[in-house]
Amino acid sequence: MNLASKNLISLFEFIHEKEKGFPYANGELSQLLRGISLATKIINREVRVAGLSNILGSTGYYNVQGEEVKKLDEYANEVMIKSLNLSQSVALMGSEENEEVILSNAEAKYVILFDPLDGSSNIDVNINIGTIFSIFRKVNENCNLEDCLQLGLKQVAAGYVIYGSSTMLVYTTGAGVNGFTLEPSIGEYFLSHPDIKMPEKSNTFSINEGNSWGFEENLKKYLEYIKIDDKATKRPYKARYVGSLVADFHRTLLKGGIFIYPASKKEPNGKLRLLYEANPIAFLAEQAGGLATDGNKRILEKQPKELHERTPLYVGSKQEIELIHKFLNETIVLQ
Ligand code: P6P
Repeated sequence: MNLASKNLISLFEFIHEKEKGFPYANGELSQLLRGISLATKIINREVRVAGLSNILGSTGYYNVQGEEVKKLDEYANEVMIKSLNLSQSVALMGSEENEEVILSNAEAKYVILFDPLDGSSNIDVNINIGTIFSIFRKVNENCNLEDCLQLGLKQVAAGYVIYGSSTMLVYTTGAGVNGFTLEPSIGEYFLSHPDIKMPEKSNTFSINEGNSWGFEENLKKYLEYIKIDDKATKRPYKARYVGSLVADFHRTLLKGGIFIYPASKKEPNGKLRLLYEANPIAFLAEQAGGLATDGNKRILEKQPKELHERTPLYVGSKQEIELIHKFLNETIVLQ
């Protein structure tokens, strides 16, 4: 492809243009996004050759979540922390891989929560993985954990990088969702998916039904309903489940449908983390015209109580979320 023949807009030209009218714009947010961009390019390089370098497999120890830490998890976490420290643009960081928050530049006005490499159980089998981030303005001059425990509604920016068949950065600052594809030979992200809108309805559902023994009855009724053969209502739905949040959400964002990681007998509060998985995903979903709840309330209105707390997550097309809530709130009769 002759890049010169296309009017390519780089991530930084885009940020510069978009943030001109952004309140409090003094380049710090741009600097922060630049730090994320650099870190994810470095992570991308390692992901792409993971099979050749000694970075596959496990470190042999377990993180605060009790989950096995893969070598690439640890590498991605170190790269994110170093790049954000170098950017001097965050006062505080919260990472899935670190039990406590990490102080950075006390003068900076933003705090960031991130999952450095989500889906790591898929790394060794070459399935899409991703980096997820959520950014807030700090509320305390001497910022502390409380600055990370803000309502999702207060997010200044959020996004993810998906290391898939191509590497894409998708983010929002509250003025819509835009996607940028990495041109690896140049090492730059270019605008490839401007103003992403999630289809209002789509008959694709994404859930790990291996856990269905522990699902609540109303969810089981919904799952029965969408499998009934009824062409008029485009049933049965199609099942798609990668087992990597970023991959399952990216498909839902672009094609519509519903992704569900519910509470169950096995995981009473769900599995996904509120601060650095559900909140950024919910911000993106709503900015693209979709919805995101925990089965009862809007994800963005949940008051976090601790850094690594979990939440059930129902996210996707507006009409699909509204439909499942009719079942969860028992206001629908099986047809
Ligand atoms: P399960 C990956 O480990 C992850 O945290 C998310 O990326 C993904 O959506 C979920 O867990 C998959 O969990 O229980 O279906 O393997």
